[in-house]
Amino acid sequence: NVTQQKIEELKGNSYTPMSEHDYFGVAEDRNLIVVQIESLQDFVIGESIDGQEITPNINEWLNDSMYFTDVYQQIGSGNTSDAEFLMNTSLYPLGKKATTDQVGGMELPSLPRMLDEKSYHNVTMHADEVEYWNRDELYPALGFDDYYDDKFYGEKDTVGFGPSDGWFYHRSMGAIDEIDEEYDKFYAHVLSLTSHTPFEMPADKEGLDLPAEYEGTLTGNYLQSVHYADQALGEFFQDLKDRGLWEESVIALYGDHSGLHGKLLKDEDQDLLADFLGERYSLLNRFNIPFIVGVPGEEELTGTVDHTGGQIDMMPTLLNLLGVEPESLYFGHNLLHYENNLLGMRYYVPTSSFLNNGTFYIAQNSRFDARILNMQTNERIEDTYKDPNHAFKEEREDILQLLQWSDAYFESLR
Ligand code: GP9
Repeated sequence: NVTQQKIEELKGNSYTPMSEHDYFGVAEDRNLIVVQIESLQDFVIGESIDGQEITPNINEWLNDSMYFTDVYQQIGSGNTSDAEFLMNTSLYPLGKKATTDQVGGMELPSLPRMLDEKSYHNVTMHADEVEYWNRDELYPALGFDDYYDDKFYGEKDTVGFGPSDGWFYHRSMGAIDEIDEEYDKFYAHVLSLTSHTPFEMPADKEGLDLPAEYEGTLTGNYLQSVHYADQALGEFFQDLKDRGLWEESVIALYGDHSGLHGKLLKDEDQDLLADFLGERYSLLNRFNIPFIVGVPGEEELTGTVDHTGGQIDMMPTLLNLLGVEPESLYFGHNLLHYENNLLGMRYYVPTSSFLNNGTFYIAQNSRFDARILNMQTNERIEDTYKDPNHAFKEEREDILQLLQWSDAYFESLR
């Protein structure tokens, strides 16, 4: 008996149908190109080191797009593939298991299926083997018409897992060109790969001249690989412009999950990151990913949006712009409309951890102490969180309810 209204009310909003939201359908009938960048975290956006921008192409794009600064990853143990699932369903991933292990034979209500109703051709592109993360089961479950995998991209210019982003975008552009010729409009989910851990790049792809203390560190390698990912993306964007596709499309970008975490992150990295950021590298920095949406020609849709959001909110936000009201349940919401948000987290922090507009509450388990971060200052809030009646009790119960509804809905689709 869950309704969209109940979901929104639990987050503290009074629900209105999407067709009544501002900007509904402003990008109706445009192509949709969504780029998921491997390991891209928000803290590098707009930043420089020794006068060199880490992501100059993304930074330039921010002048003509909406930059959602306060968006967080919500993946479970399915990592990159959970990010794909979140983007295309606006449902919570399962957490302890990769969601893609559970979707075989399912027909999920999804972005490709909703766009199919509007005569879009829906494709997904990634240079790795399609069997990795069971994507050969995920993509039919999501209703994509076609996928492009390692068989299409080959092994040219391999870095780490597969061909470089430069080659990947070049080949993808060729495919997109053909799709554009054949179909009225399309949705392409484009998943980069080069900036994957451990971020070791060949010398010809290390474009930053880093200070000596960064050389050979995880942090230094990360900055180099993200800089390369941005360079390859810039070439892709230029290609889209040269072919006249840019103005006919909505272009979105987000990071799938953090790159700097876990055992590879040494004390020296914490020091370098604190120096780079001017503050302690915290869980907020780790989970904060960029979400950027461009609707070329719509000057009103530019600038910074600081509504708190997550990967679960990306699909509804884009559907609003495209003028598509979902007919099935979704657990995120249109970030341009609602001000309140309550975002569940699982797996990377204990279940029942959550983010809302002011707070990142991390529940306690054997690995984590309970702690609370102030979203504005990135500082820990000293509170009575060990008291069972602490100030965040209600939100924790609400988040467990949302996760339970999402899981039950997912099961009901079998
Ligand atoms: C694998 C690639 C990376 O195909 O998408 O996945 P990850 O290890 O980041 O989950």
